[in-house]
Amino acid sequence: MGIKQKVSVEQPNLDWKYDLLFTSTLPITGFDGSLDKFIGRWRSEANPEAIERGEMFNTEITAGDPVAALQNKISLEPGESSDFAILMGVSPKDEQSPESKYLSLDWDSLKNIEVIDPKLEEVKAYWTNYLNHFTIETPDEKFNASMNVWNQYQAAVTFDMARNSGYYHGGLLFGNGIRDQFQDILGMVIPEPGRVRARITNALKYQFNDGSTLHNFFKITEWGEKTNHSDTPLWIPFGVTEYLTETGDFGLLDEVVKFYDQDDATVYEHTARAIDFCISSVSERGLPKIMNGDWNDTLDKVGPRGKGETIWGAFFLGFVIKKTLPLLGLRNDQERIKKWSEAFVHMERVVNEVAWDGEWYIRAFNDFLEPLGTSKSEQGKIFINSQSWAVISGMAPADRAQKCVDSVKKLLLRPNGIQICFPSYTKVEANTGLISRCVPGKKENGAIFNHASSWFVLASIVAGDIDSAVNIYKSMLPANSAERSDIYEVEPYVFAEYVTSPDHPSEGQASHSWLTGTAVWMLRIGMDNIAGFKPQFTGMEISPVLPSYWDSFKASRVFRGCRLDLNVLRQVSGDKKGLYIGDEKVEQNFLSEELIKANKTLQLNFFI
Ligand code: IFM
Repeated sequence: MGIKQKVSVEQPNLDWKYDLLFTSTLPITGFDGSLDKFIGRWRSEANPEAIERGEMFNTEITAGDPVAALQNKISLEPGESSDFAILMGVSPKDEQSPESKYLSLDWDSLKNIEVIDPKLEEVKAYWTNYLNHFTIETPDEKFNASMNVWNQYQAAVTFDMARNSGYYHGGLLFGNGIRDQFQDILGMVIPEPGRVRARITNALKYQFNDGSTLHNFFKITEWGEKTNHSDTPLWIPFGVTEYLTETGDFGLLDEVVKFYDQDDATVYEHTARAIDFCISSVSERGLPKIMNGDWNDTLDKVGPRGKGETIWGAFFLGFVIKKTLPLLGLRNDQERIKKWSEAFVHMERVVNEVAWDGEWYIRAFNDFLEPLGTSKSEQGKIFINSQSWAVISGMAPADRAQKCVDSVKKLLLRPNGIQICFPSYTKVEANTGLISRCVPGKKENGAIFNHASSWFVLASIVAGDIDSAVNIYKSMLPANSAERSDIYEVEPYVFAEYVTSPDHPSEGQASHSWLTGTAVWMLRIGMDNIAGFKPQFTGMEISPVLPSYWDSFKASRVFRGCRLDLNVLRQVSGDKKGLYIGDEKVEQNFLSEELIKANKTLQLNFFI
C-alpha cells in the first residue's frame, strides 16, 4: 500500500525582505554565533564556557544551533553605575535602494542611551495602555494576576507568533492554521481592532470560491494545504462576528477580497459562503461529515471515505449559524436565512435522535456508521467536546445539558482541568486514527487539553453551574497547575496546551506552553462570561456571575471608546437584581450603542 505524499521538495525562491540587527550601545569586545562553542562541551546554559572564561570565541555559523551573544566590557568603581542597552530588531529592507539598508529605523542613532530611554518609555506606555483595556479585581489574587497581565500578554503573543516559534511547534512545517488565525484575534480585537481587521482580510485570501478553505498557509510563499478538516471554514464566521460585535465596523463586510482559486467577493460573501459550504457538506441524514478530522485533528481516520459524521461538528455548526444569522438579517438575505434556519432545526432534531447515548452525547460516527465515544466503547468512551458544545450551542435540551455537565464532572474532571477523552486509547484503532497511536494521557489521547477544557468552563457557566465553572477555571490557572513545579516543568504564568492526565505516569507534566488557543479562550471566558462583558452587534450585554465564595468583584473594560466600570455585588435584600447606572435600572442588562457612544465612562452596578 502506498503512502500518500503530502510534502513537496519545491523550495521558495524568495528573498526575506527584512534585516535583523543585534547590537549594544557599548563597544562590542566579543561575540558568538555558535551555541555549542559558547556553552562548551559537556556544559549547559547554567555554566557557559564563554562566560566562565570571560571571553567570547567570536564564532559565526552556517550550521548547528545558533546563539546571539555579545560581549561588552564595563569597569566600575564601588558605588558607580553605568547605563547601557542591548538592542535587537527587525526592519524591512528598502528594495528600491539596496544601499540605504534600513527603511524605518536609523540604527546608528538608536545606539545612544539618550535616544533609547524615551523609546523604552514608549514601549512601557504601549503595554500599560494595552493592559488597561481590561482590569479585574476579585478576591482571588492568582485569577487577577492572570487576567490583568499574563493572560492578556500571552494572547498578544499568540496573535503575533501564531504557532511559529519554539521547539514544540511545527510552524515552519505546518504554517499558520486558519483556525488559529480566527481564534487568536479574540484577545487583540479589544486593544488593536485595526490589526485584527487586516488579519481577517489577509486570512480570507486562503478561502476558496465555494466557501471551503485551506487548512493552513505559509506567509512568505502564500502556499498551503487543503486538508478537508470539516470545521476549518467555520472559524471564519466565528472570527468575523467577533470583530463586528467588538467594533461595530460593519464596513468590513463590504471590503472585497480575492479567493484562493478564482474570483473575488465581499467579506460578507466570504463569511456566508463558509457556512453555505459546511451546510452542504452533510451526510444523508443531515449531519456534518467529519472527513479528515474536525477540531480534534487526531480523529483523522473516522471519516475519510466521506460517510463519517461529527457530532461535535453539528453542535459547532449550529452555534456558528446562530452567531452569524443576525448578519443575514442586516443584508436582508432571505434565501440564506431560510436555508440556514432549516439546516439548524434539522440538525438539532437529528443530533438529538441519533447521538444521545443515555448519559452523554456520542462524539462521532465513522465511515461504517459505528459510534465513537459511547458507554459501549472500550476506550474513548466519553469525549469532552460533544458535551461542552451541546450545552454552548443550546442544542441540548435542559435535562440532557445537565447530564452532559454531570457526566463530564464524574468521568473527566481532574485536579487541574478536564481530560479531553476517557479512557485514553491503549489499542490502535485504524478507523479512528492518530489519537489511538498517541501515548495514553498525552496530547489529544486523554490529556488535560486546556483549550477544550476552557470550553467546558464556558459550558458550565451556560448551564448555570457557576461554582464548578470558576473552580475549574482556577484549577487551570498556570500558577495553580504549576504548584508542583518539578512535575509541571513549564512556565507558571502562561497556559500550556496540555497537562498529562492520570492516564500517563508523568501525571501533571505540562507541554506546549505560550502558543495555544487556550490563551484567548481563558481570557475571553474570564472577561465575557465571568466578568460578564458580552459584546453584541448593537451594544454590550452585561451578565456577570459570582461564585458563592466571592461576595463581590470590580472590573473595567473599554468598549467602542467608552470605559465601563462595573461593580458586581451580591444583593442583600433580594429585590435589586440586575444592572444599574447609579440607581437607574438598565432594561435587559443591555447598554445600547447610542448610550455607549454618548459617554466616555459609565459607572455600572450589577446585583446578583
Ligand atoms: O484543533 C487543534 C489545533 O488546531 C491545533 N492543535 C491541536 C488542536 C486539537 O487537535
